Amino acid sequence: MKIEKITLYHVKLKLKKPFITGFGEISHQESLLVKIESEGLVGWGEAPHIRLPLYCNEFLESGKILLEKYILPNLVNRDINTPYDGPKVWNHLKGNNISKSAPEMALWDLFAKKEKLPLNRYLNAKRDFSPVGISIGIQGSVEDLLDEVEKAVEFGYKRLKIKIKPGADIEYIKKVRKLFPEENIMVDANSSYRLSDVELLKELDKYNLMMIEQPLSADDIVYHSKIQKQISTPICLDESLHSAEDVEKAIYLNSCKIVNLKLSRVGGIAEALKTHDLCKENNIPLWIGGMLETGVGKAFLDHLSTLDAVTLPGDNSPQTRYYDEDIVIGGSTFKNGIITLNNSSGIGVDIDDEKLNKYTVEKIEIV
Ligand code: OSB
Ligand code: MG
Repeated sequence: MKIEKITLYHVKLKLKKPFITGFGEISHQESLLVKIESEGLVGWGEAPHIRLPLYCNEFLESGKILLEKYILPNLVNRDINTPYDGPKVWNHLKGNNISKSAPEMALWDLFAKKEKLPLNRYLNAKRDFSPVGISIGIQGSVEDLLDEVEKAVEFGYKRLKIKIKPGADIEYIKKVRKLFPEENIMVDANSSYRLSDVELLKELDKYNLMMIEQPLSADDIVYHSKIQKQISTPICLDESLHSAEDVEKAIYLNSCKIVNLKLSRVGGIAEALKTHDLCKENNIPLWIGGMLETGVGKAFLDHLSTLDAVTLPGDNSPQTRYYDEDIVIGGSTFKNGIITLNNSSGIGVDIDDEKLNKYTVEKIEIV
């Protein structure tokens, strides 16, 4: 397909409530959306950036420069035969996976639409539904956390992920577990502990948690293996995994027993599929993580979460949890903790032009 036109959008959506994690607070989602047009079809992708490099070393403005000046101009006017041709255009550039993921996703959406298949079927998924969990940010008090957990349980989420950080950990989890003895509960530390915190991490073993996500540094794979030897709660890596090769290293070192697969963090669908297959071969349970995406990115997560080896609930909560308004129409439906895809081709959502306009900070046409 000849890539006829590319448009880059910087959108800014206010979260209903600031999302607080071990790395800081997010009040707005500032994503870069990539729209690719070819043969009368339109593909969309999203780089779910944060304004500052808090989660990883990428950030909004660096991503905008990279996409506008050095990636998208090399893609426009090219003939692309398969979505796998996309990364050949930019993979000589190091890192910056979140930014790179947006045009890559748009190509997959485009090619699935050309084949008139929902994206998950284009990726050989055999089901159209998946169980969903929720990621609950750090709350001001234990009481507030208990309220949030109660609401989430009533809403039907199949798994509750609770953010922790030093000072908001053991006491919080102890009380949640006491009130909710049967729920699937896990914690996410967003890299806020160190190897020397092993005694505290061992304490968490008492609360029957499904897993602890990324206790140590965002760039660590080695020390996580030291911790995993000393705790029984399975470690799940997030920040440390930027490629299937990273996952291979983590499996080799026994640094984690579970993998959080984030589409944008690994740079797109091709690398996500490699990671998926690797986890399947190694019997590593897998789930799809989120980055507070708008409806575009969220639609991709819904599709990915139906792949065979994705066996645990993901972070793809319905959009109404995050935003008063979204920029898409349609998409998956949520009932009793399960999302079900529709059977439209590609990612299965339509852009709401009026809303897109309303939330666009900057629109750049690539020529
Ligand atoms: O660590 O998984 C994370 C959001 C932004 C950055 C990192 C993380 C998160 C979440 C929320 O936990 C996931 C979601 O609901 O989209
Ligand atoms: Mg995480």
